[in-house]
Amino acid sequence: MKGLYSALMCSFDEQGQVNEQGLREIIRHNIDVSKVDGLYVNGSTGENFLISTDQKKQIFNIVKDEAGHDVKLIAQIGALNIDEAVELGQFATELGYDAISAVTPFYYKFDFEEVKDYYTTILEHVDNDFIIYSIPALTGVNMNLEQFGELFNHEKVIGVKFTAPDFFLLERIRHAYPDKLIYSGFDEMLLSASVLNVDGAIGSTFNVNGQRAKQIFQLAQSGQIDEAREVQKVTNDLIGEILDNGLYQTIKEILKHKGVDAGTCRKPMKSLTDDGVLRAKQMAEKYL
Ligand code: MN9
Repeated sequence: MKGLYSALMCSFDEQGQVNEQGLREIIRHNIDVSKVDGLYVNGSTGENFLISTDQKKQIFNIVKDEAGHDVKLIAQIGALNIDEAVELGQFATELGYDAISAVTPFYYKFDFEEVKDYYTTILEHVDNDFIIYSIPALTGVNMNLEQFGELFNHEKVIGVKFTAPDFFLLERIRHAYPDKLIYSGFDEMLLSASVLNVDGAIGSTFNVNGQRAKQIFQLAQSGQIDEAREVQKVTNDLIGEILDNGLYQTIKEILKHKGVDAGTCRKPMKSLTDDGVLRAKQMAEKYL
């Protein structure tokens, strides 16, 4: 399960429905052009928190059908409604997903006991390997080393998607749990995380910039830090422009310039202006 995973984008039409053909094209682009090792399905980048349970299942189905056994598949099933999380976890497991993952419960200020109970419930009802999804900037849930350790105690928990700029905590987790998988979640910090010996990464920008991400990861693993820094520099020039123009909208627009029908984003995410579309085109031409 090590390696680089795209946080898979989903193509939606103007009515907000899943554009199946477009989604299939995004999947193929990730496997054949970005050359990632796996796909992380229905995460933040997949606009998971903006869609219905049926749409989540539809996406799990299409991805499994298109990707088959070409790459590893991780299903993000976390939801505030714990029954939905369990249902989706069982659904993806039956489809043959290699692992499931769930974001920490958000919105309400859950304490750690409640967060642990949420994970325990999912783990009790779903028979699959499990990856914690920690993204404090969006969820407000900050866990410390001991709390990660408590969750890691469960044998089904194989690792964590660590989307935070806290390299002190990342190093402590790496040191304390050498056998758990740590996936770096911020693409602009991939080199720094790789130096700390993470096992892989999961990222939105890999949908278009996967080959550079792989280079950074591999160069760091072989100790070629100067070379890796150069690739991270170009990557961050691109990510800086993407973030400035609108993260998911811009990645979709870049995909369109690559001939992939990436569709639009779900409301209330806004569309790019004409100028934003132009800037995305320029990024595609300059960097990819
Ligand atoms: O899955 C992604 N996180 C979110 C990870 O989209 C919230 C990252 O890949 C970021 O999009 C990326 C840009 O900040 O690093």
